Amino acid sequence: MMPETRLIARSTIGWAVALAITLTCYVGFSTAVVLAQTGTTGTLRANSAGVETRVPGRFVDITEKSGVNFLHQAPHTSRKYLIETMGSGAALFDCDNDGRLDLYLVNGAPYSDPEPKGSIPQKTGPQYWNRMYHQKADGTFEDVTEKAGLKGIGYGMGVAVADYDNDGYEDLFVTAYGGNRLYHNNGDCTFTDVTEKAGVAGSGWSTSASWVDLDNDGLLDLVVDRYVTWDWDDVWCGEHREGYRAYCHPDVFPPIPMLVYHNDGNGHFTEVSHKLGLDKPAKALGIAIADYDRDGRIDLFIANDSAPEYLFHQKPEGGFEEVGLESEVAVNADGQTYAGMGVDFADYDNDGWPDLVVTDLANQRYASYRNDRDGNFDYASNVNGLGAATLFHSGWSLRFLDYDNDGWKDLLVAQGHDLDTVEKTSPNLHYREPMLLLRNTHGKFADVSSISGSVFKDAWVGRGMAIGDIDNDGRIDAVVSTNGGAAHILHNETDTSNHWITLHLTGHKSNRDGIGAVVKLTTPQGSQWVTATTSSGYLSASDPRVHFGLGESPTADSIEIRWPSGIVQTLTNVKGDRQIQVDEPAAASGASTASKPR
Ligand SMILES: [Ca+2]
Ligand SMILES: [Ca+2]
Ligand SMILES: [Ca+2]
Ligand SMILES: [Ca+2]
Repeated sequence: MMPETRLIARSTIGWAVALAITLTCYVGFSTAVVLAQTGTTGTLRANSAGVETRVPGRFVDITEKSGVNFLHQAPHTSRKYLIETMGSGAALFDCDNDGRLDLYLVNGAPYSDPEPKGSIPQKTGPQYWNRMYHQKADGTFEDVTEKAGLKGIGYGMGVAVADYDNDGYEDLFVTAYGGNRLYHNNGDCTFTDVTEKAGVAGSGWSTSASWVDLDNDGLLDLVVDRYVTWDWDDVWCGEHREGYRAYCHPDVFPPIPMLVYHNDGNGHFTEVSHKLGLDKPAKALGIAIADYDRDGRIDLFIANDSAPEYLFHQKPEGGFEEVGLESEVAVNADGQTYAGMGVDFADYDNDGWPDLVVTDLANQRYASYRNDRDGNFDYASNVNGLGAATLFHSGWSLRFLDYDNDGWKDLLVAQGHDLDTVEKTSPNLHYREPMLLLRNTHGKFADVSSISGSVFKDAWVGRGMAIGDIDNDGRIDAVVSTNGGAAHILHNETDTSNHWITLHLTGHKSNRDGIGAVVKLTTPQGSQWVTATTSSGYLSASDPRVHFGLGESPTADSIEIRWPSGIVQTLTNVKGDRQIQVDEPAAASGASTASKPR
């Protein structure tokens, strides 16, 4: 505990000095932008530390000029089949190692009204295909779906990305209702369907999935959420009058365990959910990973819909125990469950301990839990600004991202209610909602959506979202999928002189993607921690690279990488405003500058 305590004290002092310097220019700048964009008096809010919290972002919808013309297909039947409102995922990853992120979008499929029990929808035409878009050198995208072999099957849901066989190329796992697919990357952004050999087809209704090395053997395992036990049940929910039939509450359907696959290392996986204690019946929509108690073993958080949330703590002897209730993350501050959908598991207050944020439906504040550093969490939405900002919103995918590179992780959320009838019964709630951008200052969140560009006025049925630096300019961009609508590429054009650094981790003893590595970066303003992962959010997979905002520091004093293997690597005096390649050393290193620009 001692080193952390000293660090916190030092970072606080550092911040006070830094803020004294930056405050004047930020306040002037913010006022001007607020007045220009809203035409109102531009009320500026300060948090308890007296710090300006409404620094605007700027996200621009560049979909039209990007060449991406994806349209998600979701039937809207009179039976109100639940699956047709749950949306689909997006993935940002570099499929051909040319240094530019490529994009995968998952799609639905047609079915009849009514649809017979036991049936699996089929993709009957190109409009139902999942789509692979390759980013060209000029920053636009080309549709390479057919060549890539990634049309997909069934009613698609989520996507998880990682290099599961450590050959240097990112592979793709795609979930669906009625069976999942594993696509092995041939090395050139073409893929081979290896599902049968791998034994990971699964069954039922799979949603989000996560690649994570559960037993630290250097091979990524695969955890697959499943939502509910469901089979085209013709159940009437909502009011019994014309136009008021609604999608059913998940209480109507029984829970179902997750699927957990151990990577055997020979292209085959073994289902181990029972063996590892991960087979507790769930209503799982989201998954995020972090070693929340810093014992060197990765842990899992599962976002359950309208049921207690699950925190699976990994035990010293291997296997997991579900500790959501005793760790105080199962319910909200009033002891109530909520409609957990998306989740991120990251250290938002820069104290070195991973915290949690979970999205849910309107009339339920988004849940956040601050890590108490003793294995427990405190419900934080009532004190960190998140609750007040989200009471009337319905959120799905979300990710922490430092959009203004000031060293504090902000939140971007895809939003929209699950009920397309909600406005008939609750006129203050909306099926279509704009995105939400929350700026973080010292662990307090302020809603800056209204001053961060017109995209935050566009109402969508938001569902999936992946983040990543699409144009490699050091500002994190995003891709959002909508239910039954277009996907949107949001280019981050935030006006900032803050510095940044992006790390491309390559594990050698650890899994090649470095998933699960904990990276601590220190500048004179303090330290920040990031767990390397492609999962979190809802149904989606984000840029595997690790990004930090450096604030006004052009250089990181030190970067410490705690690899899943246990090897700790330290880089010192690392120049920012660039990407660097970091290879896992054969053994723990002393301080070095052995990183090279990419
Ligand atoms: Ca690429
Ligand atoms: Ca742990
Ligand atoms: Ca920030
Ligand atoms: Ca960017």
